[in-house]
Amino acid sequence: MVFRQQMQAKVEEIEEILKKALPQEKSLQQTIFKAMEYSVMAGGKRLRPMLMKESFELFGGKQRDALYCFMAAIEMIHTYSLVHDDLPAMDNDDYRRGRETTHKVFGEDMGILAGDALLNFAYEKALAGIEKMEDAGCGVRALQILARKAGVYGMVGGQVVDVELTGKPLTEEQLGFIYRLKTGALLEAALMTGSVLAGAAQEDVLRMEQIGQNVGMAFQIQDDILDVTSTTQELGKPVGSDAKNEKTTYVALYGMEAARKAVEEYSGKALAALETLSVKSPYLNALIKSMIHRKK
Ligand code: GRG
Repeated sequence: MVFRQQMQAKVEEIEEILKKALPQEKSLQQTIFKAMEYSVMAGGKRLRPMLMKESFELFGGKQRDALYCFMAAIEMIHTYSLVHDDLPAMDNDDYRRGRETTHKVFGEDMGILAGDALLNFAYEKALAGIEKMEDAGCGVRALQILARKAGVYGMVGGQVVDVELTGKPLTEEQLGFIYRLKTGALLEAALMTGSVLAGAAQEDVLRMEQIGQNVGMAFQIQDDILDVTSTTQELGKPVGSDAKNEKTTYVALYGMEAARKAVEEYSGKALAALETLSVKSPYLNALIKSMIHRKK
């Protein structure tokens, strides 16, 4: 099977896992269930659960039922961050994943609550996954990583600095800090939790973190490039959003040519680190390349 077909099949499998993981009941708080489903099932690229699963397979993981809970959890955390990032108080965007943003459809109040709900539900799911495990210690370690990388030492911390420094000139150090935390941390978490759930050795988990960090940098700089070069139709979200929101990006600071070069450099580092592992995954290798050279 060619890479694109393999990827499509994996996305479909992940969407099934996500659908089953979402609350199904019909009860008085149904609006929030609908808003959660609307935002999660809107058709993102599903990169984080995919990276988690590939990392799990790479290290010979066996307990798939627990893995599936963690895959759903990380996509819920990612989706909550997008829902909140689109709110009027943040980027105030109307389109995401090719459709109207959650707050546009359900109102700002429900947009806030849908993000809160997804974040909490993600941890409920991950804990349900741990309950299924023979070695709960691995599950607890995976949850520690996920919580830390999503929180103030990870994605939320990066977003805080991003918001505070919006409209101001940034140093290379500040930009690197924002990208490593805001974008990189959750990608690191995906690769690390997959390997931890599979019972990988600590040095391999740290290697996966290093790979995630480089992928994160390349991925975010590519995001900056696409915000200038792509179209709203292709991305499913508005282009020119960084300029509109006065965000200093890698492209704004160093120019397009340097940005393209940086993407190559960071992706080269990620792929070289992947090569140093004793276990191999041609699909993971191809996936990292596709994330970096992506058009959306
Ligand atoms: C609100 C706590 C909080 C955090 C927000 C993730 C984030 C931090 C903001 C979203 C905007 C943005 C440009 C984030 C950088 C990471 C990034 C490129 C996210 C988009 O991820 P994709 O491309 O999205 O994987 P899909 O929709 O395909 O899942």
